Amino acid sequence: MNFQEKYDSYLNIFNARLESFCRSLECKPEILSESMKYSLQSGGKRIRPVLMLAVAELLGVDAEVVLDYALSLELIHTYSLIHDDLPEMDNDDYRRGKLTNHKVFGAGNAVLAGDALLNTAYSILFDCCKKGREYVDAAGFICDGAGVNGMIAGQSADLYCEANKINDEKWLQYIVKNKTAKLITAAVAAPCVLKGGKYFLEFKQFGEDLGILFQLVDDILDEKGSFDKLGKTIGKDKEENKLTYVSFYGIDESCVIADVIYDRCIKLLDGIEGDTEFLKQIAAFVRHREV
Ligand code: GRG
Repeated sequence: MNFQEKYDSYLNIFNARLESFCRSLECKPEILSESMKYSLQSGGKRIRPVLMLAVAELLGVDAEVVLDYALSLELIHTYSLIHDDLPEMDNDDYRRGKLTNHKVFGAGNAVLAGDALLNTAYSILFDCCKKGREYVDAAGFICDGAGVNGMIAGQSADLYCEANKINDEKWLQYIVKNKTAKLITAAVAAPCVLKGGKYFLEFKQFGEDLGILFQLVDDILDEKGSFDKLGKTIGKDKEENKLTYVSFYGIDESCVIADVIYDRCIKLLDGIEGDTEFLKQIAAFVRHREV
């Protein structure tokens, strides 16, 4: 199987779970479930669920065991995008080539769609916890990554630096490690927790590096990418004087740093037994992606 076929095979497993979740989702008023499903079903790379399934397979953890964790992670990711796009945050009209949630349903409904996705993710994780100690630990790890010392802290620091015109390397690293890397780390380290901690430290470091690489490339694409491929307005970081890798180091140095971090990802995978080829290909995809 080549990279795309392998990626699609994980994607199909995940999408089947997501579709069954969406079919079972019925809210009153209907606009609540409609707005949740609008963003969940608007495409996206699903890189976090794919990473989780790939690490699970490498560790010999059944896909069925991690699927609900992958679903909860994608729900949390989707809520964060809906809230990030709101006028009071990044104020974006397009996401994945479609109108953003608040443009279709209004800001109030978009806030609630995000809240509902987060709340539902936690309900799914609660159900997973009934299965035993390591399931509780894996759920806790995801919650920590999404929470006040994780993604939300990163987003808060992002707003803080923008409002106070802070241009500082330590803050930049804090933003990226939390806003972007913590959920990606959760995707690759949660299966290790479920496997009793096997390769946990290695995958925690891999997740952090891959997350930083992901954001570095995101920052580069905001300057050099295209709306057609990315499905969102580009050039916004510069327009809003955001603290990003590109604003701090410039494009050329950002590319050099990206190459160094990509090499680090590969070296980390070299230290892990088993077939790490697909994960290496994902790291290459993240480094060279245009979408
Ligand atoms: C609102 C609490 C809160 C957090 C928002 C995720 C986020 C934090 C902001 C979105 C903007 C941004 C640049 C986030 C960094 C992570 C990132 C690049 C998200 C986009 O993820 P992809 O590329 O999206 O995986 P798709 O569309 O493929 O799912």
